[in-house]
Amino acid sequence: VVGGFVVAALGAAGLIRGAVSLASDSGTVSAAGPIVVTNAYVRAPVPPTKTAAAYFTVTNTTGTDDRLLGVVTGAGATAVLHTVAAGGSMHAVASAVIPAHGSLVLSTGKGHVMIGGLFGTLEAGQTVDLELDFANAGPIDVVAPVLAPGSPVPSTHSGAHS
Ligand SMILES: [Cu+2]
Repeated sequence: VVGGFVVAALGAAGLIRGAVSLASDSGTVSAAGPIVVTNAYVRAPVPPTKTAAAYFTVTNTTGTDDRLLGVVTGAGATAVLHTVAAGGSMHAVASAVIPAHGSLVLSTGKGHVMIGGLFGTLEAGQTVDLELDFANAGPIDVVAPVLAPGSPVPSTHSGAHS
């Protein structure tokens, strides 16, 4: 049913790690480039659930639309973008547009990247590496902290670009 969205796992190659110990710096990772990613986190699943949802906000600082084409993570076998329609139903989509000078918000009730076939346990205090692939901006690496079920989400303050 879900076609098109890039599904890949690089865990074996060691290029992208899955769940690793939390280092000094975590949370929202953003580059000072044309695409800025903020408020990234992964919600730890409640066992025996084998999927986890990743959330983040993508801000496009350029005057040209960009498109999120896929997500790669070492944390699980699959990563599928889900968006929520106006009526509340969730849909897997092949890609998502980030409008010029606009943003794509994946947050509770708005959508997420569903990581399936988790390779290991995800617990609060770990981080998950995500590679977001954009049509124009190319790949952007994000380090998303794992949050315990039910714990508060990161600040939604988005700085100067919204
Ligand atoms: Cu979903």
